[in-house]
Amino acid sequence: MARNKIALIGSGMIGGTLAHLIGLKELGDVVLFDIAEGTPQGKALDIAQSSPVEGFDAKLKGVNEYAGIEGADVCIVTAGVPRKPGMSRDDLLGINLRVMEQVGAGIKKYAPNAFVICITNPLDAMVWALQKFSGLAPEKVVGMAGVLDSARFRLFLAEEFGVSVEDVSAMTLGGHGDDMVPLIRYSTVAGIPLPDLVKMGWTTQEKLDAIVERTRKGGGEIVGLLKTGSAYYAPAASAVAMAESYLKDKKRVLPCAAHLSGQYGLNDTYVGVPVVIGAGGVEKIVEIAFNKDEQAMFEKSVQAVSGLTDACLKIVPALA
Ligand code: A3D
Repeated sequence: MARNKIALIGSGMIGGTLAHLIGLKELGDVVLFDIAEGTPQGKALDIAQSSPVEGFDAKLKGVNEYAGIEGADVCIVTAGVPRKPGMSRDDLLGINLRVMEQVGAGIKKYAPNAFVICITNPLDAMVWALQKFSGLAPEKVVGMAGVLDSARFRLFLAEEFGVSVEDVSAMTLGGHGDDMVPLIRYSTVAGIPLPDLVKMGWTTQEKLDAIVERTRKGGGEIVGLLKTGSAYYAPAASAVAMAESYLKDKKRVLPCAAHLSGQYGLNDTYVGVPVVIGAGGVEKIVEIAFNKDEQAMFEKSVQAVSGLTDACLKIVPALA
């Protein structure tokens, strides 16, 4: 059986990290694409040269033409510009929307059967536009944000409780912005919901509130530290988990920006919700029940996403 082909559209910090992780996990052969000449070729060669040392078999290739992604099983999109200090994710909208137009056309022509994972910010609006520009079925185009935001939430909770990250399960839904919705009620340590852990005296509501706030600003914290770009190790690991669930038909339940057509009372909207990812792409959208406060937070977050998609429509009215 031939190896899977994974195309990375954008070979910057996340693209390079994706290629390395995909090699180490032997998920398939990798094509790195970028408009910058030499960057994808250099990264492909460098990572390929690590393969004899690490002991993995994968072909890695760098290209500057979309023809190189032909027949890809998975495309992971990071093309665009990342945030610099002082920039919001939304400041990126105008530039990255035009990039999504090119990427969508490239995928439509050369990889129309791929499962597409978008990482480019502002995430929920960019994945929404990418699905339209590419013309692929909505269940084959998803955005990566919830896995990363939930991983940040899980790490901070594991540190607070002094337990393994493996025993902390957490869910962050909504749009990928400062209004995202880390759900305390649906997050657990070894199956024990966080509100019960407060009752047991293992932590306090104030501490949990501070963790929620840190999670919401998790991306900005890293931008502030790095000063020259945004996070890339954890975003790449998160997208690889999604790609792996698709390629191995694992049917993992992961929070992803998925296309909603009626679910959660929303239509033609991409926003973070729990989904099942298997060989069919997004095979199921899980509709969880919110209490009043959670519903209000989710609605506020959706409003922020709608503002971004409206801004996209002003730039490219044909997206309607
Ligand atoms: P960076 O290292 O700048 O890589 C982006 C790459 O895209 C560069 O190599 C560019 O040359 C390339 N590029 C620019 N325009 C095009 C084009 N038209 N076609 C093809 N390639 C192009 O950024 P990065 O890898 O750090 O981040 C990539 C994106 O991910 C940014 O938009 C970030 O804001 C976003 N990001 C999202 C998350 C989420 O959780 C959703 C987290 C971190 C970063």
